[in-house]
Amino acid sequence: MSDLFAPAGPGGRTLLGRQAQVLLGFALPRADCLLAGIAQVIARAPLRQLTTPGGHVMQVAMTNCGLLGWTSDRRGYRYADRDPGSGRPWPAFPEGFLTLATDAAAEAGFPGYRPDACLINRYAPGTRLSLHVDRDEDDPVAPIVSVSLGLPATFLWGGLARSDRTVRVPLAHGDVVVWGGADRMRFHGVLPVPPGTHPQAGAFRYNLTFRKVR
Ligand code: MD6
Ligand code: FE
Repeated sequence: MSDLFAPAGPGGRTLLGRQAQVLLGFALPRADCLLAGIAQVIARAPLRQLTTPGGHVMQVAMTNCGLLGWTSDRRGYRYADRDPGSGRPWPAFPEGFLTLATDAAAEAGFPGYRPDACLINRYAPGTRLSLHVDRDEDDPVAPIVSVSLGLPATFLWGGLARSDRTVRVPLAHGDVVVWGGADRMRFHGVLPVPPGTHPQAGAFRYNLTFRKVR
């Protein structure tokens, strides 16, 4: 893809498109705080493997925090203001979540970002996320801020059509991907997470994706 630039060093960025970039190590100074927040959310809204409308059980375990949470079952994908597992509202953003999201968005050229949802994904080794577009949000151009924590993984970054070629983007603990605008509807996925253990996160990769849904 002609708009993929060579990765920079830590503190640098990888441009994935006109309005998409990886901020290398951006969340590193805040990683312990973010992992503590994830543990708090999981204690109140347990991770679970959701069923797709087609009846498949997703490999990635998910939960949410914020006003709205992404969920899936046989009836479809949607955002809900309550955890379907407990009937209770999703936990609020833990300390440090909102500032990380707004700071990263601003750094990537999206000032004034106000996300109302944060999906928490947990990948065990071998777990993958197939190629998809996030299109359940009302706002089709507001950025998504995606924070990688724990085990490294390879992100697949495609185009606006499923058949477009993909590039492989390595994502490590503390990397933040931001994309919006013209790049917001591009296909993407995660290759199977290689085995390993991470000093702060154990045998898992965690991903936070902040979204502006409404
Ligand atoms: C992940 N992320 O990195 C999966 N979607 O674990 C996503 O599917 C994703 O990182 C939209 C925007 C950013 C993302
Ligand atoms: Fe996605």
